[in-house]
Formats: sequence, structure tokens, C-alpha cells
Amino acid sequence: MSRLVYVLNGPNLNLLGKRQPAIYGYETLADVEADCRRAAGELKLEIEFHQSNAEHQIIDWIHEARERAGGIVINPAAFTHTSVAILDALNACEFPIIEVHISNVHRRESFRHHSYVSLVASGVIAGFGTQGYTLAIQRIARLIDEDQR
Ligand code: CA2
Repeated sequence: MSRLVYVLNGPNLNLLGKRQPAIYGYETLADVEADCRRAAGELKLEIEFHQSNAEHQIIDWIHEARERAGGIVINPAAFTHTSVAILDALNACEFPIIEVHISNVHRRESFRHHSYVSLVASGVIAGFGTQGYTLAIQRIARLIDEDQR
């Protein structure tokens, strides 16, 4: 299986570290990317790291990953709670998918308690801050090594 992992980030995550640190912490998205690359390097994985505010762009990257990658780590941000289109794109993938949320969505507003993406995710990480991304990289490496979904 491919050892390339797509790390995809949804809307507004480009603001990470610049607004609302009480909820999302002080790390920027560039810091998160560096963390992911470090974790991936230790596990002999390659990373494609992307963020977009546009649903169609995230879907296009999922289609690209379907052809090239061995797994996806995704923080779909607000699209988590709204996007059947992202769920459909992920459902067309035959490799492991890990869903990440920086905040503990279950301690927040009830509209954040439902996730379309969880229907297809091998696992979900929420409330571990930006550390959740490196935990997700470690988990996806294990799933790729075991050739599991
Ligand atoms: O906790 C998470 O990672 C979320 O996916 C973040 C989303 C939110 O809609 C989900 O319910 C939970 C929001 C991302 C917005 O990120 C910002 C970061 C800094 C400042 C403003 C927004």
C-alpha cells in the first residue's frame, strides 16, 4: 500500500493560532504541518498537507488521494457537520481515514455533535488540541502497516 498520506483541513483552519486560542490553541497551521511532517518522517510516511475554505477543493483532493495515497487524515472543520458530498467522496476511498478535531466537539454546541465523516472514519480524535494530528499520523501508519481500514 502507498505510504503517502493526505492531511486535509477544512474552512477557517488557516486562522489557527491567530484567533480563538482558548478553543484552538496557539499553534498555527504551519506549525501543525511541521508536526505532521516530523511524525510522518519518523514513521517513513510521506505527507501531502492542504487546507481550503472551499468544499469542492477538498473533494478534489480526496479524489486525488484515492488514486495516489494509502490514507487520509482529515479535519473537515465545519463541513464535518454539513457535508454529504465529502462523505460521498471519502466513501469512494478504500484506505484508512482518520477524522481529527482540535477541540472536544462533544463539549460544545449540539450541532457539532453529529459528524457525517465519522460514518466512514476508521477512528476519530477530538479534544487533544493540535497534538491530535500527530496521534492520527501514528494511528494511520499502524493501519497502513497492517493493511487495515
Ligand atoms: O475542533 C475542530 O478541529 C473543529 O473541526 C474546528 C472547526 C469547527 O467548525 C468544528 O466544529 C470543530 C472550526 C475551525 C475554525 O478554526 C479556527 C481557528 C482559529 C480561529 C478561528 C477559527
